[in-house]
Amino acid sequence: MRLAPYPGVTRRGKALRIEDGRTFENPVLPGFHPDPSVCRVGDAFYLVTSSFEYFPGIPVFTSLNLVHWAPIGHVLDRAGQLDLRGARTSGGIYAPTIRWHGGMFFVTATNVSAGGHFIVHGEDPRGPWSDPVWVDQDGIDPSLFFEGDTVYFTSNVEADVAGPHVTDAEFERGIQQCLINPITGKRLSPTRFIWGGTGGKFPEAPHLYRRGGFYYLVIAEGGTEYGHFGSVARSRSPWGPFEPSPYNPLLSHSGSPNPVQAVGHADLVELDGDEWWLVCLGIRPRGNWYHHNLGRETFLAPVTWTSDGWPTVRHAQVQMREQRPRRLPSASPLPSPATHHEWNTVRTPLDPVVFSRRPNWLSLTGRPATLDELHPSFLGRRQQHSDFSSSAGVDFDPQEVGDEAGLVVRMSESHHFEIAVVRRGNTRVLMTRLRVGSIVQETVHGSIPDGLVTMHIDCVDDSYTLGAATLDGPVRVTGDAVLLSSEVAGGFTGVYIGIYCTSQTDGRATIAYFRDFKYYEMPRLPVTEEWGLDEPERKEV
Ligand code: 6LW
Repeated sequence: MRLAPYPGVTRRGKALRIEDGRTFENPVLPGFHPDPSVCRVGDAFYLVTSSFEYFPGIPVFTSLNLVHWAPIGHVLDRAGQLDLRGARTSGGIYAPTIRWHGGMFFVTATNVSAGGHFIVHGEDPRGPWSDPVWVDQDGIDPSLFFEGDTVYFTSNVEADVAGPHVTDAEFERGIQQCLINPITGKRLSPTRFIWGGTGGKFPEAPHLYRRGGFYYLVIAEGGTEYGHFGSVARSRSPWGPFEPSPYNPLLSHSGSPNPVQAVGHADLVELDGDEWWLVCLGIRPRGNWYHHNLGRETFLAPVTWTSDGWPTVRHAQVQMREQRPRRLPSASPLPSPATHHEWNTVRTPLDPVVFSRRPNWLSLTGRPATLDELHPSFLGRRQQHSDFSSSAGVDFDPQEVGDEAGLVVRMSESHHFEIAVVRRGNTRVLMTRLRVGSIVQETVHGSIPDGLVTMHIDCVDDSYTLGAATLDGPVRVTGDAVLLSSEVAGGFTGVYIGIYCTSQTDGRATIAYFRDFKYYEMPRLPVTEEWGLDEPERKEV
């Protein structure tokens, strides 16, 4: 087989899965996991990503080798920490940073829909995390840098939203900073503008590090789309003046044939022996006219320091296949992933989600809000592979028109495909709906037998198929994957596969029961998510 110029990728763009112990395959967190931030505590690494309007917020992962990441919980898992009521599409939680200092973990992020920047802390990254304290500084993408007892709070700022705290006369779009008490969120100094970047639009995602006698400020520029890139500057003081690296951009795939595009938003981590790595976001576009459905994913790349003290990405670009980190604790066992941490509601749940009134089933109580609205009764997990198969058994007895329950592949309120059990007259029938912006194709198919209905949603070769059996025979409805892609739907998130239940009659408890949910990559590899066979963990949210 002839390989494309990028190791690990065939000409058709499919990854070759080879675990040879010396190399690893990117992305290290496939599917919608943008704006990664990483910290090290002893032998372990911890990583967080943005979660936008999904609940719980800010997933936390751990790893002992930077390559295999196990989900261990969420930073914001209580409604009291995370107000997403009414959060717009791609609103909510932006760009967290995780740091560890003095025996305590700190995460800072922005709720762009309610409250702005906040900081939470906790001794155990699995939780519980504290309630948020709010930080009175404008912009997005906050970061923390600890130096002794001094804590720097760094964020981006846009000129047009610059607030009253900015003291510099020459204030402009770029990176700003203050000193902070990370427990109270109180600013301990005025906010000062520190760097404007190298000229790309939207200087953002600042992270500050110290190496030798320099402070290094790594940022993202160019906007998070195809022009995204990373740059770095350094100074003898955390306040600047910052001198841009002569090797900038730190990271850029713009215009390159690399299958990973739009790289940026990097966070660096130091291993022993001055070995450094970065995590960053990137996308894997498909087709001649680029599109991607998996959102922005998390990639891992080695950092090399030049002899004159600048960080660069070894091989200049993020590779699909890369040598593994060298200076890691010897053969420690990987942490085992916690179960059910993949599951999200969209926005803070207004009703309790129940695992389950019946043993081995999950039940959803129907809400009047449809999938087009902000608060549907929905539970989903990320699409993490371009080709996958998913299925679930649905037990639902719709009472009237407007009651529906089934499977959905969802990018946003305005872009989703679903298959559901509905009622027409005296019979239960199968319905499919493809919603793409203002265009809706709804089809009512044949009657379905009594009892459990097994439904599936698959994606193969950029086409989603919704399917189930009716008394008239099997139904298969296809919709082009491009129609749910970021390029068509817009937004900062990626596609979810989920279950949902709608009931137009408010106040009447219409409950749908689901079981045996399966999701696996195609061609079939080991099942990556499955429940229903054993009693699932009970979860109150
Ligand atoms: C994030 C910004 C960005 O806050 O997109 O990629 C925004 N960069 O840094 C949302 O993820």
